Amino acid sequence: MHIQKDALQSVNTAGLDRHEAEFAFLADRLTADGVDVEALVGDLADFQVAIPSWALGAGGTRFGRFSFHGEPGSLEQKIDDVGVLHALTRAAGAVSLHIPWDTPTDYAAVKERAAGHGLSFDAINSNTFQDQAGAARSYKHGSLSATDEAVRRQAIDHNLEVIEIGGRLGSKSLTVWLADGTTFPGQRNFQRSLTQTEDSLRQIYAGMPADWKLYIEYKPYEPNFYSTVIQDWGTSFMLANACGERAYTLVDLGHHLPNSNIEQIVSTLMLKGKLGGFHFNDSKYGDDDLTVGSIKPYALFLIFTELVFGMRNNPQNPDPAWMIDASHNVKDPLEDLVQSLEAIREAYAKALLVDQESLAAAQADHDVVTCQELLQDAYRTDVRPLLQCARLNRGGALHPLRAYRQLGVRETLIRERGKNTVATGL
Ligand SMILES: [Mn+2]
Repeated sequence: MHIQKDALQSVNTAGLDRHEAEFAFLADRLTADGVDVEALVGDLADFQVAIPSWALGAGGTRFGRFSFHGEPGSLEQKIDDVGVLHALTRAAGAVSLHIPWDTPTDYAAVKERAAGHGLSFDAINSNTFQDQAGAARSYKHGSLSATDEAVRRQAIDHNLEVIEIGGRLGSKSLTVWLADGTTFPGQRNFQRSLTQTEDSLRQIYAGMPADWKLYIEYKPYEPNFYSTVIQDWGTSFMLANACGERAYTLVDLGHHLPNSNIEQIVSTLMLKGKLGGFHFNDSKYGDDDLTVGSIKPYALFLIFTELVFGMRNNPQNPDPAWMIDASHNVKDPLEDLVQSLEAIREAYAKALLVDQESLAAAQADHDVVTCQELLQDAYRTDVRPLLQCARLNRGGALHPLRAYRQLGVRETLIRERGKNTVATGL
């Protein structure tokens, strides 16, 4: 389905007066504080986040999966869903595919469909954490780190095939996340596993076109519960350095042990020019993949403050590839993604409001109280009128969630696709 412009405009009309009053009030205040409001709104509108194809269906846990009606049953329908999100939010201008779940059959048709929604293809994801039908070897005991050379070969070849598929769609980067690790002490030799992983990644890197980037994701535990081969940012950073200058670390917010200082990790990686990709989600306990900003919005703001500092001060770091990596078992996946997109832009807007000059001065004076006040003043600002303005300027919805419901998007999808469709993926 496509969101019709006229329909969206008529839904927007209802709240327009109130929005304009709220925007004028905030813009006056910010302008008096020396903020260039127009530039700020432009930065917000430009901030685009990729939607992973696997977030469009209801997720599941190891205990069960409860389907959400009208889920996309094909790659084309997944692209349509991201198109709906982008039409409403104007913040989801890219899609991130997963192979083999999303292997296209008709490349030209898939590209045309994405272009029709104004979408590009961002980082493509390989999968060596599941056995695929008909595969000669099993990843039960590892993939890129496997003891058996034939298993490693199969996993490397899969990644090379993913690069080839991504290349045909216009993708320019590969994200590798490994489930490799052990569940019991003594199960494998740490040094051999790491050496073999490095060797495998170097072979994948060597097979990438010259304008591609490799993102190496890390995660401390799960599905293995004693050790993970790429357990933390340091291991990822070391492997990226071993591969070459177009290999980078990818930070996934949920892939840290409780209370990790993620903003400091982000800061260090950007200083070293090695923050390549970023996956948004939120968590209470572990890799919970909850809606962005639903649990720890202040931590998200602090992370964004470091991202903004890095984007302004670290030309050695490329623009990170932004992606939402969340899944939900109880919400409408599209509504969940709208909430995540809103939380991301909200945190970004607040981070842009941090008065960096005054902060540097307060830091130099060891005025700890003022340092905290400067951060919290930005955090406490209700930036929603700015986000609304950024969306309206690009033809999006004033209130994306409200519009989604008023336009009856889910009902239309159910009518078009049927009730009991199940999205491919987890
Ligand atoms: Mn991730």
